[in-house]
Amino acid sequence: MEPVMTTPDATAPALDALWMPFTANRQFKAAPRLLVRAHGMYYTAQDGARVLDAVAGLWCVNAGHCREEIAAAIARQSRELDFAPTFQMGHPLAFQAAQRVAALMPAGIDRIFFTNSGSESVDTALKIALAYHRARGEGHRHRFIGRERGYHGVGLGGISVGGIGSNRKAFGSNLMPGVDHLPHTYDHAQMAFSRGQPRWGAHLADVLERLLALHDASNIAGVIVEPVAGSTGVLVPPVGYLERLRELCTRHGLLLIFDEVITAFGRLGTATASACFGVRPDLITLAKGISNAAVPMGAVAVDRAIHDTVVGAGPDGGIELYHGYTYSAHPLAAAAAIATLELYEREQLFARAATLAAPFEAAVHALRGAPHVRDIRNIGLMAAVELEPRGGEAGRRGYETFLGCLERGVLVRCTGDTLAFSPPLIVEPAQIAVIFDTVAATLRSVR
Ligand code: PXG
Ligand code: PLP
Repeated sequence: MEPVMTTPDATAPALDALWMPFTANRQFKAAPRLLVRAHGMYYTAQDGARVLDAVAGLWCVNAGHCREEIAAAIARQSRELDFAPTFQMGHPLAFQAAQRVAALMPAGIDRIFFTNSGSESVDTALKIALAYHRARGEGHRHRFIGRERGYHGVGLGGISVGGIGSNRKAFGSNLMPGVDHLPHTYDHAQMAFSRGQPRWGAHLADVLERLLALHDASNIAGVIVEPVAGSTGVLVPPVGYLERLRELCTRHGLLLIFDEVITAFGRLGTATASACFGVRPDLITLAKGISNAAVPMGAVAVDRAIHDTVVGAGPDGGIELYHGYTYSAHPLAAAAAIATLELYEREQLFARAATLAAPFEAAVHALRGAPHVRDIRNIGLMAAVELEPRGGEAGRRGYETFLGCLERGVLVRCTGDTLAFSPPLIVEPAQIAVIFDTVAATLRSVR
């Protein structure tokens, strides 16, 4: 397939200094794809092409791009208070942002620790879990349980509990000790072309009981899972699976951490996946949609009792949790978050996503029977189309489909041979049709 959007012109930047994240650097720099502007549902590429954003950037721009209210709030804040420390000092927007985030979380999960990314949120949540057990005199609870195919960012804690081999293999001997992984919940034979939650698979949570027996529950701090695995191809939890995890964690004193970096802020038609599935974790990691990605921000929402235990155990006048980031609750991020959460509410965007979920599901499942399609999975406004890998060339077909869609003016995400879709919640039904018509046309032309 021909490279797209190459047009190196006088204004094109030199590409060599930037080491790009999660990118095939040599391949990209041989045929770069640059985006220069964005508005609403669209990007503008460097060659002027308009590109419909079917992934909300990287699952993060939930209110659509360059929203005026958010831009204005950031601009105002940058002139009023550019930075203020939040170590032993404070600024009002940090507290306001925390109140707003807390109001969207499940009842009682209303103590908010700010970070700057999902990766930092995950490492923060793991540390809070350890601190909590220690504060209760159960410092022996030090082990964590993640899950195969889990993505929890790229911190050393996050890749340790994460379940993506390629993210771990180069760092193997320095991962966190004391981590086990539950099996992932995907089974093609049992659940191909499921709409929403597959009915098969709740029993996979019972593997946790074997780990409890192996290590003894008294040595395990917590379990971390994405309620819906995003990065590894939209793996929707089987009916009853999250409930079973919750029940086992409660019975054995383990904390349950939901990594909602993708699923929170409307992706499933609700403020959180917890609300969508009716399962309440103890901690929730957040990022992405919290600030509409306009300024980087993440957070951990913590059960009040956990917060109170850690904070209550601190010495008088002493710091209770030795953890924090220079930019925790950065004023520009706090301003962006407040404006973003106001916008979600004013435009009722979570309810909008809930309404669009059915037509979105119908549109993506209409690709069943298109060339190369091996499976289709969806929930809320997230979906994956898994392609049959071309013999001997894993990932090629997915990548060429991604390029083909881009040439036709639609940005999708591909990981390996799986295409992912998570449009901004402002997407119009006609744009949903364009997205999947474009994928269908591209699949007809991809070898
Ligand atoms: N947890 C989850 C569940 C995530 O999806 C992170 C943590 C890490 O967040 P930061 O902000 O540190 O990147 C994520 C991020 C993709 C893709 O296309 C997904 C993510 C990031 C980039 C690409 O699958 N998720
Ligand atoms: N908060 C935000 C940010 C929302 O977007 C919505 C609905 O879209 C709500 C609250 C209200 O949810 P409900 O109408 O279910 O009470």
